[in-house]
Amino acid sequence: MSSDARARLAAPAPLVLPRGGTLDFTRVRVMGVLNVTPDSFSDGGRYLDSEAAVARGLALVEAGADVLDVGGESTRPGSAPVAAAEQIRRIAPVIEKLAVRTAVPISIDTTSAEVARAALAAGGQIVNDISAFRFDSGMIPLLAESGVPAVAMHTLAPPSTMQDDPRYLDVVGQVIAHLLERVERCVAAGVVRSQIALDPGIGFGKTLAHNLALIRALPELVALGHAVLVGTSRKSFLGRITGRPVDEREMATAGSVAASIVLGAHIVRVHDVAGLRDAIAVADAIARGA
Ligand code: PMM
Repeated sequence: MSSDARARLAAPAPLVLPRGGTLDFTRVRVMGVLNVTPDSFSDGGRYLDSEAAVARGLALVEAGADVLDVGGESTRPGSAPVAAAEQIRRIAPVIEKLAVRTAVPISIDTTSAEVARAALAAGGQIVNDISAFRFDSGMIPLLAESGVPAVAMHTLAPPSTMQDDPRYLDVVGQVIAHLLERVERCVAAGVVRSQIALDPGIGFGKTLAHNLALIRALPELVALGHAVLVGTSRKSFLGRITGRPVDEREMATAGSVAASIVLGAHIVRVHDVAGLRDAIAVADAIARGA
């Protein structure tokens, strides 16, 4: 077996959750997306009302989600930041209600330490930061102090400008170097290394060619030994390939999710957990054994 293949098969350490329990990687884990926003690119406006958002979250759990990723700020290309107070107003009641109705851990999709802190107090257990803890200098201290698992995602720039002509000399090398630099910064501040999951940030300051190169190179990212999360669900690169609008990208999503799992992803972030369940199960059986 090649060393690449071996690295792919050795599961990273489980993420240790603050309310007890762990998220292990004996099989691929499914993160279900719950955007409580008026303007996210694929599901914006659908779950703004907190009861509707809770019902959607419970439906994702029923469908097999292993994590619920709750966000109150759209990160679609060109989107503007949302004030922390408004994000908290959107997500805190949803997390509070979900945390008492399901044991599935809730992650908070934010770059704001204030929002992350409020989400953890409401019952959230994981921080998912698309800036890899760069946009708010309070984020790494919060991770060190709370000990919660966190996702460090690569983005070239804030969403408002990230798709303005993104360029790299070596996209795979630069993304990996950047994520490693963020890990070292976290560890130096007291964050436990194995609590940090890495994400190449598909669609965040990347062209179609960049996205494809990063997915193809997932074994290199996986070889670093961290849990690796990949989010391709409904993204525009799938529309570029297939010509499909955002509401007709489920099969394209299935293709990209299956490829990511076979290439070693440990967590896949998707909107339609029920619809992708079989594709994920088959890809995971091929990658890790039934
Ligand atoms: N993509 C979006 C938002 N948050 N977080 C991580 N870790 N990885 C992603 O790829 C990612 C993310 C944008 O998608 P959405 O608007 O459908 O939530």
